[in-house]
Amino acid sequence: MPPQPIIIAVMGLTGSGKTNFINKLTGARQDPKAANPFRSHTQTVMEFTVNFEDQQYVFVDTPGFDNTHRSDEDILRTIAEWLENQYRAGVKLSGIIYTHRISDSRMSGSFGIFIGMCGRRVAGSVRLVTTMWDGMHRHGMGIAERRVSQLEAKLWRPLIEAGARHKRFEVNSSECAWEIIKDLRGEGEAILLQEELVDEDMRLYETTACRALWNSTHFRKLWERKETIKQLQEEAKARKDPEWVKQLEAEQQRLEAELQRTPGEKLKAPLSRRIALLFAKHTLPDSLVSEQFEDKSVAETDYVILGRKALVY
Ligand SMILES: Nc1nc2c(ncn2[C@@H]2O[C@H](COP(=O)(O)OP(=O)(O)OP(=O)(O)O)[C@@H](O)[C@H]2O)c(=O)[nH]1
Ligand SMILES: [Mg+2]
Repeated sequence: MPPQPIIIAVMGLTGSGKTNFINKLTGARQDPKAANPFRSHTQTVMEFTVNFEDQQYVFVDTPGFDNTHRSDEDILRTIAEWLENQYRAGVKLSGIIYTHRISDSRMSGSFGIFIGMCGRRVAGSVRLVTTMWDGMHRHGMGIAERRVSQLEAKLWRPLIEAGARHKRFEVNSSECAWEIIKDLRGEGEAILLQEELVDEDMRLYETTACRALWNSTHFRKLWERKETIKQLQEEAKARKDPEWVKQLEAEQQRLEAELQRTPGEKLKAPLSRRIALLFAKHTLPDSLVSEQFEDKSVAETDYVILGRKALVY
């Protein structure tokens, strides 16, 4: 009997290099550069089959989070549907790749969604792949190295401690891509989202990944409202309108309280602990990762845990 195909899914932010990475693995000629570089490209889950050294591989391209055409919720639903169908058909993933552009200082709440999708148990099959190294100028290398250190030491640390590995896609080549995935040869196992949807018969909105997504969205909206109020306050002061200033102050305090309202009051907890909490259990009873949107660099304050109340949003 021929060996089972090895299935590897590639996920990550839009433009982070998922399709390009798969193209290098399959030798496909499709050049994503042909697409508008400022627009999201892949819109559906696509499977690419290739035979290599008597082994069949299926690489699964997914639409990226932070998509220019669709919401993260829509993206999650698309990927979840594919994952659920595969698991029901007895197909399991041998590997999960998460691509991240090293040239990108932007971080996104979508990493929380990714963690929520995978869960702790399959972390050994996760490869955090930094892309675009070949496009870095020499003077940018120092910044890139600092970013890697921060990611490995903070945001990615719990995933790495659970077994995931960071790999650099240093050369935009087929050899480099195969080197990264070469040890992903396990039989495959269900990821958390599949277990939740199929074994635990959850609806998508009840899953860990979806809760991470909603917390992230809720937090972003609160933060945007806070920024708007700040601008209005300046206008109210310039117009010397004390009544308006007072109203805005009250609204600002209300928003501050809502931003801080977390069951465990974990907002100020160190980042590594906050992410580590995600791994405390397979499902997250009342705390999830979200993003603090005022600071786009990888910093100790990037991710915060919001409570279950945020789900009421
Ligand atoms: N030089 C270089 N270019 C890359 C690398 N990774 C991706 N690119 C380019 O970056 C652009 C975006 O890459 P894609 O592979 O389309 O990104 P994606 O993650 O599939 O994006 P979506 O489909 O929108 O989710 C393309 O022009 C790629 O050719 C890399 O490691 N090196
Ligand atoms: Mg793509």
